[in-house]
Amino acid sequence: PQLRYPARLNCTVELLDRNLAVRGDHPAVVTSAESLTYRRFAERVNRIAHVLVHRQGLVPGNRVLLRGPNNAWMLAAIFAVLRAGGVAVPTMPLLRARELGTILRKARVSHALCDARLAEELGKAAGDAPDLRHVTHWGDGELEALCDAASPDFPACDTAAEDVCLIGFTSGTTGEPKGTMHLHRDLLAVCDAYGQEVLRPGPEDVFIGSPPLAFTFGLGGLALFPFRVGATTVLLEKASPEELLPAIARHRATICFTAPTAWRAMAQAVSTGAQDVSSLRRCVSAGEALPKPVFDAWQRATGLPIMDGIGATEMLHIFIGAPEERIRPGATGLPVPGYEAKVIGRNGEEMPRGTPGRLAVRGPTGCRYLADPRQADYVQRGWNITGDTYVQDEDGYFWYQARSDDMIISAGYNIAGPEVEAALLTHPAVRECGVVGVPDAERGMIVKAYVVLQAGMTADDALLRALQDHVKAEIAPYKYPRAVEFVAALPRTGTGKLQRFALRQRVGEQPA
Ligand code: 3UK
Repeated sequence: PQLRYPARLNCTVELLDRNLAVRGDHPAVVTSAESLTYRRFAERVNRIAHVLVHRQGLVPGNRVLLRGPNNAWMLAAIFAVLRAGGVAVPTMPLLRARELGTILRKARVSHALCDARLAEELGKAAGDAPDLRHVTHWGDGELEALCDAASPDFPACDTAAEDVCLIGFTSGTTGEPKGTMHLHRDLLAVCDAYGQEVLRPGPEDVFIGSPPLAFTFGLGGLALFPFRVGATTVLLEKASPEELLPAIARHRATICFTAPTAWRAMAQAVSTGAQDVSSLRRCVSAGEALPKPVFDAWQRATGLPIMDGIGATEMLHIFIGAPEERIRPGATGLPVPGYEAKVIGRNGEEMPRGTPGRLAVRGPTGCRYLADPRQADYVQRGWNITGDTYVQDEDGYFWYQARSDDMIISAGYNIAGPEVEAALLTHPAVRECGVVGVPDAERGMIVKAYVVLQAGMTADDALLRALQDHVKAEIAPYKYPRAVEFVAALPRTGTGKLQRFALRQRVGEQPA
């Protein structure tokens, strides 16, 4: 891919102005409340940029916290900050005052733009944020009124390709949240690498999906990729599988981004009900490994493959995946053109094919933590160490095993929880499951499965044993869960990932 950019570069010129010139009347952003052409969307972006710069004194490099559900105001606010030369700091809607306070102080945020419905927690955090000078809300008329009085034209700030424009905070299951810095050129590079080489969208595509814009999976999939080619993005404030499916039909969406659990739920709904997903042509899964049974179920229900891809906030977006014709069900895929990936051992040596090790990757984007000593853990000898254990096969495909910290060592065997989960998911009684290692006097650790049953199933000893036997028949018997607990729901992070550490902590607590 062509990943060279001019030294002076503002990504909003490439993502918005280029489309204005050729397709200003094409829909850019569609929500349940409004539909904005590229021209109207760019005008909103420009008005917000005016407010920030000319009424609120924003200067290039200032950090602006952004907060809202996925809608046209949230996206316009992000783009306004980029256009004005500021640094966008989008935050997940579910964050509380404590977490927001950490982000405000750590990123030295000077301005905040926030959906009025999410004002409360930000208000509580604002008192203890010494650099915060302006907090402006939309949705209650405040930002709208300021925008009405502002010009719809705003020339993009003359930023450098290497200026920081985005700080993405990681969900951070443990420890302080980490801020990952990305440059103007990075936002284009993910479009020109994964977008052009793997996803290959066109201007008539209609993008839709569930990840928040504050999560780089969502920002890429629901804004950068569509805008890079002049396509349309549908933003949903609520995007559970029950809401996403009818929205796909209503908007005739062609490209959908969501997580494996949602693909599984949607496969089930499509196979049992009359859901029209005939408009779809690309289905992207990321955030967690896509179990092969989920791939199979979606393909049975719709005829479409799901494109798995591993990305990380540190890397901005997906760096291993496969274009449709090279998908290998169960594998994550191949390095995205422009990226290199390898599996390494304890001392950085490359592992032989077929042997598990730590994933190392490098390419046009990479980890730059904001003032964080953990930079030295993530980037070693120029390679990004994502914390995932992988196996590379003879053909170069990468097969996910587990987060490196989550590998279960039981009686000397290395067992990957996700493999046991995939085996359990092929049993008709299982809706969702999470597999972790729990301490055991004899074996060091044993495999324990937390299982959410399909509606109408009874949790009893007979079913428990049936699940254990099922796993023994599907994969090497020593991997079967010696402990099984039936639960009503699994703990998940704001980005939809299974919280394995929370499952491990449940041990010893009273079962629900
Ligand atoms: C895990 C996967 C197996 C893996 C993300 C796409 O998930 C994203 O970013 P996060 O910072 O988490 C990164 C970690 O999540 N993971 C993500 N995708 C997969 N594991 N198979 C996958 N397909 O542990 C990785 O290190 O929340 C995903 C695009 C942008 C993103 N930020």
